[in-house]
Amino acid sequence: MQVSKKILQVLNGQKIWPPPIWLMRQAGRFLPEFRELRQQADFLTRCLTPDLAVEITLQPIRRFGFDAAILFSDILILPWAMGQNLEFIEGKGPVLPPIRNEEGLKQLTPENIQQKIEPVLTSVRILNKLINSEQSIGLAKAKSVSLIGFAGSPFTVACYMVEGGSSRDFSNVFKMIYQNPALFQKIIDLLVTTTADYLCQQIEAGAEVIMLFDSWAGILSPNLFRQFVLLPTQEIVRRIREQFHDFPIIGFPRLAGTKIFSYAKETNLNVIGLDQTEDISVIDSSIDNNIGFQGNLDPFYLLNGGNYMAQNAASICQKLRHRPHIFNLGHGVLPTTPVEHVYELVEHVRNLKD
Ligand code: 1CP
Repeated sequence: MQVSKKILQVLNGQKIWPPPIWLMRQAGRFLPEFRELRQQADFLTRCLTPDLAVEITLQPIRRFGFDAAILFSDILILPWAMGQNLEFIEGKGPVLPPIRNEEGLKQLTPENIQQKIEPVLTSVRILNKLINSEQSIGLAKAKSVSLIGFAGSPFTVACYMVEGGSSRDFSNVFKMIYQNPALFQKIIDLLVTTTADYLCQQIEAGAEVIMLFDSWAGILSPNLFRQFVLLPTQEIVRRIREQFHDFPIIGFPRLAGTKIFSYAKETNLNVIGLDQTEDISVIDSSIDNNIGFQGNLDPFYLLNGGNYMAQNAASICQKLRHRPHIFNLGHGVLPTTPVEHVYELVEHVRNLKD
């Protein structure tokens, strides 16, 4: 393992000043070169064509020299690989035929996952080779970039599978949880197994870090959070580390609020992602100092740029100096973010003085 990479060092428990940096949705619509490729192929084709996925993954690395490259894919590739049809519709987001009963669940074909995710694994293999070669990638120095593989956490992926897409209130998810809890649990159990397998395959193909995105973790009451977020996350972490001892894993329980305490304590993750609503000053003293933090800068500060962004970024870094820290946003880069602001942010974080 290349312990010279800063992100891997942080995941190993080290404190680095200034902290390494990457951004959620760093490969996305705010980049002109991404928008250009977007004209050529639809979203699924971009995810499933290794040449395109590799190119899109590397675009932000070339420009900004980030410390991590995150595989260009989506959390909904897993349900797609299980046979649930998936479309991304402009202005609407992902659309899937919703699973609302046993029949819907029975139609899934998890036995076909292996074959369907092959192009994604090919992308990971190519990316691992490129980032570990002797050649620099644009602004990034040779062998400085860590490759992040990822999946959605079972609860968040289940939300999309049951709703059939994004939702304002997740009423169908809660209806199933209360009216047919056995069915919802079956979906979660299936996702625990398939997600752990999928992540192990990404690691085998060359992912150096794993991140679990739990974008909707925060909508659950504490008891349901335990059942559908904590226990499944624990189990996925256990399964990964059973095969890959001590493997570095980041978890992102978005909007978890104070439930972040049990998440940090019980999931055995190396680094916890913080959305912008978490108050570092409040949570810092109650979470073990060996656990690293990532994130927290409001994506709207980046959208607006300037002093306000710079001050808030510096304040996060100062508050987290005493623990392992990876600089990031509290959620993804907003599509209308000016590219110049991203340069400013990276420059600012990299030049932080004592
Ligand atoms: O062409 C486009 O504009 C598509 C926009 C887009 C992109 C760039 C989508 C559609 N997915 C992605 C890539 C993506 N998605 C990555 C790749 C790497 C990177 O970060 O640069 C990752 C890690 C994801 C993860 C993802 N997809 C999450 C978890 C993180 C989050 O944003 O909360 C979720 C919830 C999705 C579902 C999804 N994918 C895309 C949309 C529009 C949505 C729905 C979002 C919603 O419900 O609000």
